Amino acid sequence: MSKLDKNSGASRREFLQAGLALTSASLAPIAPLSTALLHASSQPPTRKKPNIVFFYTEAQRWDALGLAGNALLKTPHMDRIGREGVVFSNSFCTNALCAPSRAVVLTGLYSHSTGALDNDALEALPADIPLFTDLLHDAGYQTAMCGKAHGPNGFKERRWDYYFAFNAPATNYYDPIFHESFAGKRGETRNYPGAYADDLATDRALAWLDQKRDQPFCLLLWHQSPHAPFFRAKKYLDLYNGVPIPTPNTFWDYTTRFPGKPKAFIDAKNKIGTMQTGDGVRCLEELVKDYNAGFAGVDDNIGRVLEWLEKSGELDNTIIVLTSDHGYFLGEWQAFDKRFMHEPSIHTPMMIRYPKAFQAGGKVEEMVLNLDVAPTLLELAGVPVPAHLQGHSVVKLAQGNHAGWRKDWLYEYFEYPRAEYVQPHRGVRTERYKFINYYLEPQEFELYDLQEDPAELKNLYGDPRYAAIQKHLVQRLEELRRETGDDGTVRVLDS
Ligand SMILES: [Ca+2]
Repeated sequence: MSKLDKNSGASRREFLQAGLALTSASLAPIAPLSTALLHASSQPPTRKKPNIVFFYTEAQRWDALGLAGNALLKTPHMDRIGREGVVFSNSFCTNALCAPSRAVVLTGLYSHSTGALDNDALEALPADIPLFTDLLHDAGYQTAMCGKAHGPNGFKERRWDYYFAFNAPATNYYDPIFHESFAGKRGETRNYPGAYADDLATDRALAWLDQKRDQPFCLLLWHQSPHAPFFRAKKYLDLYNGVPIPTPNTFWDYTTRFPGKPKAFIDAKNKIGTMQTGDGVRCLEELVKDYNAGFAGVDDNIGRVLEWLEKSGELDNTIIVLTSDHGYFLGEWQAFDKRFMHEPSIHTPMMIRYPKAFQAGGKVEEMVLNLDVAPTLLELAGVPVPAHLQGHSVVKLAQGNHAGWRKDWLYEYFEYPRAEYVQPHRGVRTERYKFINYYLEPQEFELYDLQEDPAELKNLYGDPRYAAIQKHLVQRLEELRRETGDDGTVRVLDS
């Protein structure tokens, strides 16, 4: 199996071109930015289209949510989105790492299809790959990115009417540095002493919303908390003081060498209290409390935007989406962070509030992916969905039509070794099973029956009772790779 072959990416281009050819009637080629902006000014007003607000949280696992029954964390504003909208209880990311996941959600394409494989993907995405926000912009939307962009070139070169963001895992929490631009015209890149980064990003988003406009808007408000180094909003500096934090059942598994886990999992340097870098965490209690306190601050800022939507009369004409770039280990197997394909790392919240399409209180149990956000928002906005996208709109699914929905999907992770030595792997998750292949030699495998073992405690790989299932999942992994144009050569950005 090849590892990090830095090939030209010809296969990716051929794959995309095949998809784009199918949609040439509905999707104009992406023009250079300057041309696009000229076109945008001549777009007719499309006032009847819905607005979009996309809250993309940082590392929010599915249960870091009041609505999910979290005993510690209160998230009244996030809960409101779910209560008044549709909640997807099985939402996953296809590559549990910041920059690649952000590229997936914006493009509707797998990491292997864009070249944005890992956090080292700093160059701009190839210009022939549109972001869904580019397509909305071309359809007459005003678009804004506020907060933590963290993707190839911070997506700075794309079609934003307003950009106030930073391209890093986290900016300084209390002396943040933001890059600002207005309709492609560069503004300042500077620090804001004393401002709390997420509050400032929200302030700027609200100021942008306040501007008079005839077009519908699409606001991406992507908060950074609780990314390491976990600085809290000041009002929460003593939140959870004195509250006991339970220890996960697998926390002490290291004393018995993590039964059933492969060497690739055991040797990863993602264990609490052992990594002496800026992203390292020192103890379980501190991690869990800081992680949750971060979302308390994010929830307040989401509440400010919901209040603006309500007061402006735009609430019910706005599609509100909340999901996260990936989940997070909170001490399971003593781990923190993400990257691996285990549930704490890949399972995210997903909810959409848009009463014109979805009844309040909707629940969807089918598996949805970060790949699905782009086609979903395009469909709801009445903008043609390019055929090359690898996700699927969840609109019909959320309206009760489950026919033909995916029963399994491909996971991929590439960044290695970096600080944590999490080996590259791929896998398949079905509604019941999970198969993981660490594909560097010597290869290793994990297989779980999530119905019998939702905590992924018993690795069934090689168990004769599961031979037929194992064979099927190995086959599906190769089929899913073929279907998504993954020819086995890991590519890098070639633009
Ligand atoms: Ca992240």
